[in-house]
Amino acid sequence: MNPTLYREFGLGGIAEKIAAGERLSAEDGALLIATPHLAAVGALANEVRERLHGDKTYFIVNRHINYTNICVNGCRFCAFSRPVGHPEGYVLTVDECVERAAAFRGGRVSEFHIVGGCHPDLPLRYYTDLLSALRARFPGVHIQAFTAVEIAHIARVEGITVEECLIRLREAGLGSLPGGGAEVFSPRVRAELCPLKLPGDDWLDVARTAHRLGIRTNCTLLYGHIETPEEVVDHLLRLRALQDETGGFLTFIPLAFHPEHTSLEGELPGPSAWDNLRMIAVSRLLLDNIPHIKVFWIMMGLRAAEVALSFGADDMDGTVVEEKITHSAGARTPEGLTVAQIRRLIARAGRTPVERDTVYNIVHTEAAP
Ligand code: V47
Ligand code: SF4
Repeated sequence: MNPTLYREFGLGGIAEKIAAGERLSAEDGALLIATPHLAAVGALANEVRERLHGDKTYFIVNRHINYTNICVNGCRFCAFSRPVGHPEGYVLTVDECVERAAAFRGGRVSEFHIVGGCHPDLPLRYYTDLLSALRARFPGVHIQAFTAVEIAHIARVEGITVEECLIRLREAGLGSLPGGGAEVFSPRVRAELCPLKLPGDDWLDVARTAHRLGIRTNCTLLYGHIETPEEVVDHLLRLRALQDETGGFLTFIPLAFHPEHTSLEGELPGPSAWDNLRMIAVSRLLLDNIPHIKVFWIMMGLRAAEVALSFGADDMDGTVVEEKITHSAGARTPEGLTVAQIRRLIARAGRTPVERDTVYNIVHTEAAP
């Protein structure tokens, strides 16, 4: 975009910082959220995205497994969880999880993505048995499992420290942690929407401990509900500060709130297409030290995900196959895509599809249809 246009839009200072590779401030973040010139924000984010990754767009052949929906937290934005004793509550046995893992399409997979509710009394043994069984059956597949919230919960139920818990899980086969449970760190938002959930500071501490042990993690922000622009900027800058300290975050994923079937349905509409693109762009611009911004097409929708690839996102997650959390909350997207579909989608958006593994090594095998 022509530099004079950025100046006319009141974004000249930010554009100069971006061109010089300088860090943006909280005030810059607030301005990027407030400006009506979304195309200019997107163009700036695209500049950074292309500087980092050219026109590559990463994707992974993965499979999501949700081992239980029973959860003691009862977050107001969640349509997936059920309280203890609810007739729709389930816990998959280790064998059932392995069966689901084995049922992937295309004959190969490079990652299992495993998350669930905070079950009140599953022992550490359940989680280590699950990891060991998957590792034994699929030795080459990376296991990305259990959000920081689940890790803190498992440690508490078992009566051990988070560090001990992570070490035991890693010994059993854990590769990395997904980024869920961060929501919005603001205590106001947590008190309103998820008062029983691990506080934001503690979420960051679990990530810090994982990174110290050499376990990489992802990070997220759940947006499109009651959060303010200041709370969004604060959340992103706290992630950026931890990344300065540890370098352990692989990727950031903005998660678009879906209200259907949650206790907020009818009260909150969820984010607009505009909000979705803005969140991708603002996170690319503020998180200058996190290498990848992932668009989770399941939550954002396929059309918006295509556009997001020119608004700062360089990764499109994934084949997924079976997704419960967003689909419980009314998502209209498919539950999974084939490799051929995801490649086509990325190419249609004018980008080059690159199949990766969890830690962004390029997978050199030829794509299966
Ligand atoms: O922590 C719950 C969110 C997260 C809703 O690390 C909802 O690569 C929208 O973290 N509408 C779990 N979001 C999923 C998650 C994730 C997903 C994809 C990739 C990765 C990664 C992580 O889903 C929860 C919560 O923030 N969530 N309910 C809802 N109604
Ligand atoms: Fe439980 Fe996670 Fe749902 Fe919250 S978002 S109720 S912690 S499953």
